[in-house]
Amino acid sequence: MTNTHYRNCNICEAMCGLEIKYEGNNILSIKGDKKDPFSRGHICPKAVALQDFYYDKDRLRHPVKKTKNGFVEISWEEALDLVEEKIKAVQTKHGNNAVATYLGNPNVHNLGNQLFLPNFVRSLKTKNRYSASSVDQLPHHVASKYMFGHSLLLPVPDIDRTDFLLIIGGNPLVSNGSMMTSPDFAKRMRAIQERGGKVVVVDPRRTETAEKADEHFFIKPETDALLLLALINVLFEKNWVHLRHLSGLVVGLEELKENIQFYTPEKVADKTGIPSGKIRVLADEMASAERAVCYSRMGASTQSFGGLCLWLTNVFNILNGNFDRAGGAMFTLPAFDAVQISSKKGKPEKEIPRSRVRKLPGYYGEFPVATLVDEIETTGDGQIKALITVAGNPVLSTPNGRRLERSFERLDFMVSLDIYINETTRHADVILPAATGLEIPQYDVAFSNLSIRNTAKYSPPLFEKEEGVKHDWEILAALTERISGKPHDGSTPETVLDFALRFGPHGKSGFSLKKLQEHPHGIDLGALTPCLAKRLQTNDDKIHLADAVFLNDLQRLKKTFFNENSNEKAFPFQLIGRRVLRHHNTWTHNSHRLSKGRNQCTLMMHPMDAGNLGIENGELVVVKSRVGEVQVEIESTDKIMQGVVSLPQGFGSGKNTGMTVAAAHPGVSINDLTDELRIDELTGNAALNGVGVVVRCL
Ligand SMILES: Nc1nc2c(c(=O)[nH]1)N[C@H]1C(S)=C(S)[C@@H](COP(=O)(O)OP(=O)(O)OC[C@H]3O[C@@H](n4cnc5c(=O)[nH]c(N)nc54)[C@H](O)[C@@H]3O)O[C@H]1N2
Ligand SMILES: Nc1nc2c(c(=O)[nH]1)N[C@H]1C(S)=C(S)[C@@H](COP(=O)(O)OP(=O)(O)OC[C@H]3O[C@@H](n4cnc5c(=O)[nH]c(N)nc54)[C@H](O)[C@@H]3O)O[C@H]1N2
Ligand code: SF4
Ligand SMILES: [Mo]
Repeated sequence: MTNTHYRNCNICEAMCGLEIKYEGNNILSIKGDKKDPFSRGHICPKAVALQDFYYDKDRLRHPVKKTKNGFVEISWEEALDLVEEKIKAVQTKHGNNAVATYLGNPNVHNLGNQLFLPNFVRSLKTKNRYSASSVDQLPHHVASKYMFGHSLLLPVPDIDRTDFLLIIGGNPLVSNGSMMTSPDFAKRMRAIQERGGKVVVVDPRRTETAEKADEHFFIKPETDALLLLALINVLFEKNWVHLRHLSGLVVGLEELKENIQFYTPEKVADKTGIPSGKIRVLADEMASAERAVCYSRMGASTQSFGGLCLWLTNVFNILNGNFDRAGGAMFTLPAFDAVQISSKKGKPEKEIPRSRVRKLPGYYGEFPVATLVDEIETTGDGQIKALITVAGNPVLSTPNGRRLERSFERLDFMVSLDIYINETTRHADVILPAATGLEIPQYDVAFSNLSIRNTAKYSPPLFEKEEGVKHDWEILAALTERISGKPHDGSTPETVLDFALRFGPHGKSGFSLKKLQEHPHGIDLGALTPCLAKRLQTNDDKIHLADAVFLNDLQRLKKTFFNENSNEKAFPFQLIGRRVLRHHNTWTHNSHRLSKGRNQCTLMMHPMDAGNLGIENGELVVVKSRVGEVQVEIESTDKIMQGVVSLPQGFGSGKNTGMTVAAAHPGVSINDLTDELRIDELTGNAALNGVGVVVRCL
């Protein structure tokens, strides 16, 4: 008999609703759920591949232990005993900080992991906590922490009601949106244009999104903070600052004005590559649009001035009168409100901790992953001796991943919770296999907090978990019990979710797990509404426009662009990253459906640059940075600016792993070139874009 199952796709941030037809354990079709009020039937090719991960014969289905003869299957009891024994031995011999954790991206897409990781990490009592956040969106959190008092109080562009969308360093037509959950972005973007609005993209590459936008500005990598400063400057100069309902809430306006007046459009034009007249017109258009919003993403956050970029994006939206207001940048009021649950309002500010070796800042309860390798390699009190990775592949996803990979040899013990043997997990002594995609219960705690509408949806597991695997949360609960010595309290993702929904902001209107179960297509809770005054988490209930951390960092920006002669000639090109539609980061490459077809892992280079170097389209070249080199095929295209080259992220998996399909199309890892020493000094986030490289013929 054919059955129908409804759930959200949990691969990327878009939360698309799926309609899955199946018979027994056989999937017959995976389509967009037209009755999902939020995604309205939209999906991308990755959703269909959920079945490939479920059926994948290369996926781990038993715990494995490393031996001289490779990995061998062991029982869960033996695996958990071994992990407990080894972790405790390291703690006893070297102290709690000798055990480190690295949490990868899929944790944020999995209800059980979201709810059970915090306790597990706490049970380890270690300061050495790392995650993919510091190769991603950490600057967003740092900006929110200083401006609004909570790192999870994150503004989202209200794209369904805006008349002007400025996108800086994001490519939502391919990524399907990030820090902005907006399924079917293409349709929503077209709607802006159809109602007479305008979309402008600022990117060193004419991206898929830029092609469909009304205007595109090429910008030199890492100069976005200068552009934003100039835009804000024009608002002051022309008296276009309108705080509207926030005027009583904002502090630091005068200080801000004083500190940024240096950065006029004329001063930044050469540096950014955008003519001053164009910057002035952009400011004018955004100031005069009825509703306008600036949205900045990966290109703005994973660069040397990520913290400044995200701060200035918020400042621009606030001063332009488009903050906490329809059509501008707004805040969600999710049914499961992580801000409310983790509020520290009224408590004294804690000093920002510094990492042991490089003294990098620790935000958000963790240190930057760019320094994980230093903490493993550098001897002394607090040196990392054991590593626990949960749904992460830092060898391919963090800067100079190969150095990190080599450092694993020095560990006394490594354990990974994962679904594959890959570049990272192949170094683990024990791998604990987790259930995936179609086997898990899902409610998007993180992305319901970043949605362009307030929505709520619960997806039950489609299939019982495969024999031999456990849910991540079950593994985490078992490990927490063993490490802490306290028995598990019997809670499950569902019981915790139900509790949070009942006591959340919509609890009074009868919100509960049961209510969600009665609505398998999800519940639309309406458009975002102004709510910042109520949700602010600063101790003085104000929005801080000019915190000293940002003003101080302006000095670093000025020094970089106006005081020092750059002599970057040793590395004449700036390398940036990109995403491809048919893969998600490093882990979807074992799906034949997603990996087949033309080579997607090419180095884009402007035809003039290629011509000057005597390189032909399709030729194999060597790309070399301070830390490493790769060989890759050239894609000669005028979609990239001169002096800049682009390589996709996420490739390079396959060889010497359990991923046999991926091994047939490995590509190269961009993080064999990115540099762990290049960071945004303010936030500690990795500067993955703008890496200096040389390109030469083979
Ligand atoms: N140069 C460069 N580097 C980048 C980026 C870039 O743009 N450029 N992007 C960065 C960004 S935004 C991110 S988010 C990071 C991602 O960095 P990571 O999170 O480290 O990498 P992923 O590829 O997401 O790895 C996910 C891992 O989880 C496993 N996995 C998948 N599903 C499950 C599950 O349900 N349970 C468990 N236990 N394991 C699972 C996979 O097998 C894989 O090992 O990469 C970053 N790195
Ligand atoms: N298909 C697909 N979708 C995904 C993912 C995936 O791997 N594949 N990953 C998911 C994840 S984990 C994330 S975090 C999101 C990311 O979502 P996005 O941020 O939308 O995705 P990216 O493609 O990384 O976009 C970064 C853009 O910044 C540009 N850029 C690089 N350097 C600079 C710079 O200095 N200034 C400016 N202005 N632009 C610059 C790049 O050319 C690129 O177009 O995507 C998510 N969705
Ligand atoms: S856009 Fe993202 S959430 Fe939607 S189907 Fe594709 S991978 Fe899944
Ligand atoms: Mo990400």
